[in-house]
Amino acid sequence: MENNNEVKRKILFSGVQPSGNLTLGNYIGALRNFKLLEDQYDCLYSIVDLHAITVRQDPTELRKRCLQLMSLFLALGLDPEKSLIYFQSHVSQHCELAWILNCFTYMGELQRMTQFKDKAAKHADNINAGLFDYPVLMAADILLYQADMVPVGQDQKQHLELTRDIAIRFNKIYGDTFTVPEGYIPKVGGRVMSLQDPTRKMSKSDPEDTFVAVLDDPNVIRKKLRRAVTDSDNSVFYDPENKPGVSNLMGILSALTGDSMEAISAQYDGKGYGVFKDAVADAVIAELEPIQQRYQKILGDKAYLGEVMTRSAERASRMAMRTMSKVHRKVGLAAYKL
Ligand code: ATP
Ligand code: LTN
Repeated sequence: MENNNEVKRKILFSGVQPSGNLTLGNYIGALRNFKLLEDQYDCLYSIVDLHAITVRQDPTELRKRCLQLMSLFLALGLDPEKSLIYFQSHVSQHCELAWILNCFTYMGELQRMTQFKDKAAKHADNINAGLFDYPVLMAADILLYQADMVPVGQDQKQHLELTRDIAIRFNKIYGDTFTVPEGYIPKVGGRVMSLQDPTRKMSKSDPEDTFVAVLDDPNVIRKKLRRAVTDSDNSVFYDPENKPGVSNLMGILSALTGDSMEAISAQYDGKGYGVFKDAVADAVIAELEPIQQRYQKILGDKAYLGEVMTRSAERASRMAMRTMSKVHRKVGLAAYKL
């Protein structure tokens, strides 16, 4: 990162909320790509704790989960020499830019966001301004670093579109200021569905048996996948509309093994769902077990975690300062020194 002798590489930003146990959906939709893309981009991976408090969190739990998520990022094999791994709240410019971008975002745009509508319905007793403004903070996360690429799951597509609209709008008014980012959304696995209701997205805030957690014990993973809702016709072929349960499991298997839906169908059709589900479990366990082993080691090493988070936040902050001084100048805020 910041190596001036080399050709300037493109920048990648992504964030994950420390709002619960990470699921297989988070992993296949986003986290797995963090590692895959690490060599092609200068990457910033942020634990977006300020986003997480748009929903009420227990402070002790939240603090614990933040460190757990940081350990998990490192357990994925991300290299903190190459990539910055840090807490959003440690780089104050995220909020500063969010405020300015608020003044370039319309109420109507935010009212249309489906995540806001979903979360408002889910937390009807706490529809706070932060929840409404959540997408603007996300836009600030991305635009602050002039990110070119943003790996996310399908559910974040709308937020990413808004980010692009805000950047384009700002650039039109003030001249070229922000890089307009592209999303990296996997074709297979961009939307992993609930194991109990495969018409809904797998979500970490739903009941335990609806998702596989990245840190679930292998026995638990197998049990949950064996109990996944399917249908009764005992045939393995891809048809998300009529066979959402089987198609979801096929998507998981395909994302992890790289096998096409046709190949999976040819291999497992007619063998019974038990055999097929076990094959999915084998692939998931093979993928997650090594991560789980590394995770335990890293979580115990507080000195290492502390060093990575501080150093990354300092470097991120230096990058953020460059964008902020440009933005201040463009908008017409007074210079700090005359
Ligand atoms: P919550 O359920 O608490 O709202 P979340 O899991 O939707 O949280 P994040 O933790 O911020 O939200 O998501 C991290 C990444 O995982 C995002 O890029 C998101 O798009 C992706 N993701 C979340 N759920 C899925 C899913 N079911 N399938 C694929 N990708 C997903
Ligand atoms: N909104 C995302 C998390 C998130 C994010 C970001 C993702 C916050 N800031 C910036 C990519 C880039 C979510 O709910 N999954």
